[in-house]
Amino acid sequence: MDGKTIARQCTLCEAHCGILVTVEGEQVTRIEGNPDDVLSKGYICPKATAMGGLHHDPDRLRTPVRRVGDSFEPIGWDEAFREIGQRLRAVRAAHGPSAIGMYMGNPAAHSSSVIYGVALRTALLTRNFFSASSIDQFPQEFVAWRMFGANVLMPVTDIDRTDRLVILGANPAVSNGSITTMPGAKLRIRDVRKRGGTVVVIDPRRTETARLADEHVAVRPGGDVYLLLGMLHVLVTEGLCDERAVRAQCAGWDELSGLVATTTPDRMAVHAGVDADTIRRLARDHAAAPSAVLYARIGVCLQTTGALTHWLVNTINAVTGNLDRVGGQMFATPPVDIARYGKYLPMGYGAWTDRSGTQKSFRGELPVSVLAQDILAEGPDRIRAMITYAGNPVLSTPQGGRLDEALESLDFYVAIDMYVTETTRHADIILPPVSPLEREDLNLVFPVFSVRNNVRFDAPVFEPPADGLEDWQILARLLTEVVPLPARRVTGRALTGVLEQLSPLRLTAAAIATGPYGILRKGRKGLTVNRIRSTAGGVDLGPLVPRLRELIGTKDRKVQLTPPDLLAALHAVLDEADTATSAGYDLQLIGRRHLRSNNSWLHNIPSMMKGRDRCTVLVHPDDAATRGLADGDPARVESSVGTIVVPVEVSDDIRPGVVAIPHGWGHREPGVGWQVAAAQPGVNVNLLHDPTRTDPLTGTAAVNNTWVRVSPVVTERDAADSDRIGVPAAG
Ligand SMILES: Nc1nc2c(c(=O)[nH]1)N[C@H]1C(S)=C(S)[C@@H](COP(=O)(O)OP(=O)(O)OC[C@H]3O[C@@H](n4cnc5c(=O)[nH]c(N)nc54)[C@H](O)[C@@H]3O)O[C@H]1N2
Ligand SMILES: Nc1nc2c(c(=O)[nH]1)N[C@H]1C(S)=C(S)[C@@H](COP(=O)(O)OP(=O)(O)OC[C@H]3O[C@@H](n4cnc5c(=O)[nH]c(N)nc54)[C@H](O)[C@@H]3O)O[C@H]1N2
Ligand code: SF4
Ligand SMILES: [Mo]
Repeated sequence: MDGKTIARQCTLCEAHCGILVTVEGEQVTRIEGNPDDVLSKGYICPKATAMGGLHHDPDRLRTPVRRVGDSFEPIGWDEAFREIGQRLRAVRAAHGPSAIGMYMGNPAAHSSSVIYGVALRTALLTRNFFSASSIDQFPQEFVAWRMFGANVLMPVTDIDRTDRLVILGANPAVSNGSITTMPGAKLRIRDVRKRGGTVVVIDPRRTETARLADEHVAVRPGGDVYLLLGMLHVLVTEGLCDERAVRAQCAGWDELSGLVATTTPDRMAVHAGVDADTIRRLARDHAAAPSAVLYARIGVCLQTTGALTHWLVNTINAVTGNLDRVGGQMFATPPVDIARYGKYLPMGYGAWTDRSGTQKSFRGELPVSVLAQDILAEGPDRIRAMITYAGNPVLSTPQGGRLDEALESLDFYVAIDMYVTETTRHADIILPPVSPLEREDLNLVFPVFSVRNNVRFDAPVFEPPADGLEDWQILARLLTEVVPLPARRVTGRALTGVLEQLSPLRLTAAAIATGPYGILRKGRKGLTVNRIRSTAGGVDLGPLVPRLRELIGTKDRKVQLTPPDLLAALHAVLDEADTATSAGYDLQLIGRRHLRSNNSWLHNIPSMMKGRDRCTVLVHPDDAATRGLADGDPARVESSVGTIVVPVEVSDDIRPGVVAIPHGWGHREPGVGWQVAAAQPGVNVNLLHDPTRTDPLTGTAAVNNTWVRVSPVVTERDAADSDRIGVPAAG
């Protein structure tokens, strides 16, 4: 494949932008945007070049490794699988299937190997399955299930055709959208305004997205639920709802009207941190626009009010007639119509709980906020062995320091990852997949959430090494090792032989053939993997079309405006609504993302680390002045569960009373195999977040709203002591 340019996608984030990768010999020499890509049309962000950086990173593991003392030594694949099989089967024989836990991280969803992640999880028969979903979109899935009857029916924001885009708790100019796949979000937002539409951003920080908008509303962290209730009051009492749409589509209107009768903007304003006139105007403008859409994401998801806020977002879109309508919230028609079958998938909500009995299972998972506890707490049913796949929960989940400790206490731990990270450093064996540029793929997840129907192919840039395995092959081998088999020596080999033939791409081909554009439906003109593979930038399958009536899975086939458990949670919130500070802590800590970071794992790529230190605490000038904090100086940030020291960045972009620190940093632990990252390690903000503060419906941790105090670092001991993993709070 020398001296060639190959079209594929950047698989680092959900946008999956089309890229053109030029290689000379074994070296990637250039990565640029693919103008022929049907979705991204040539757009890429600065992270795209990291696809080359990852491939060439000398720290990337290329063979399986086994822990010997404090370091790792290479071992062969067969030996690794044999040992893993023996150890995991021994744990299960002694303590039962749930003694083996599994965590699946975010990049799993970025390749079709995830099919085998789910297969392995099923074969384990464990109750202790966790994933990044419970520190991400769980509240949105829960609400989709309760309102539309299927968790996958998380609506897509029709950004390219709307007249009014209102963004809450998302920064797509940096993140490029999530659960609404919108590569080049910045350009799409600009286009809304160019065609005469309006963009509003509701966010405690004046973000990169807010700078592109007509208006920025600096809500109080966690205040959105009150803001939206105030808006609903205005919409209902001023007769601004689309009654025809409500009658045709929705159930629960009378109850909803009663509910918001008392949530006046004047009452809600103080809790929202937004004045009543603004709330009234936001409601009236939403109703008056020919089409309008509220789009909400991580900033409101990772909150104790995560599910409530997403419910109100969908509700406002629905009652203003903007659900399942061009320019509002819509549903895609992807080549494998997962959304159509979502209603048949049991959610098993509350089928079991975590060990403390506090958190409920949801679609076969427990929330990751209880993982450390379920490993550490004494008792017969604790987790004794772990499998992690494409995740770094020590940096990505609340009170990561406890998890750091918990992983060290396990009897056995196997990780599937290409790096020795803050998490995988505790593994007994690490199994690395080939680099993303060495695999061919066809992603079926993101077309479900894309702003336009499409399907695209990921061509391999390099041949995989002779002994390299893709994630799915590793997962299939693990599955063979854990699944109960008689006469394992013979049957194990036979099963491996069968699974090797069932590559995700083969399964995908079969699924596409039976899908809405497939040959079974469209005959010879139908979509096939070969046809998709032969295009320069994928196949455009047309604009989104209204189709909720066909997809909806609720009993009465109506959108449920007032699901009982959401109502109960709302009453609890309204009863305790107050804006007082939390015993000695006087600032609200939220998160932020940067264009050159991707969660925890691009800090080892030199081109991603240029520029000033990004792991800082953003503080408003007034808050800095009253606390004696100066720009660039180290500050001590304390919460009820942890303390870190981090440099101050003074900026009036942040709302007074709020501070922001990015997650995914903290690469300073001994044994971590990230040499570049270790030189600029930053600190792990998740040490400050309390795993017991969760969304009551889904257990999703509220890492976007933690009470902290910030003070200047006064002694050297302060600095030396408090920026390590797991240091408890001083007071
Ligand atoms: N405080 C705070 N915490 C947060 C968030 C926040 O906003 N604030 N955001 C949350 C969100 S939205 C998410 S999605 C999570 C992410 O949390 P995680 O999924 O736990 O962590 P990542 O940082 O994405 O780590 C991914 C790991 O997968 C490895 N990896 C990358 N590609 C592959 C691959 O193809 N195969 C395999 N086997 N491994 C691979 C990387 O080396 C890395 O170790 O973090 C969450 N945590
Ligand atoms: N460059 C880059 N891109 C990424 C990622 C990355 O790490 N880096 N991660 C990817 C992943 S896994 C995901 S899930 C997506 C996430 O995509 P986004 O949801 O767009 O991510 P964030 O940038 O965390 O945006 C959250 C916003 O919510 C605001 N916020 C915090 N608290 C509140 C609140 O109470 N109310 C309101 N209204 N706003 C609040 C924050 O200030 C922030 O601007 O991004 C993806 N894309
Ligand atoms: S936005 Fe950036 S990181 Fe995400 S897919 Fe596109 S180029 Fe890759
Ligand atoms: Mo995420």
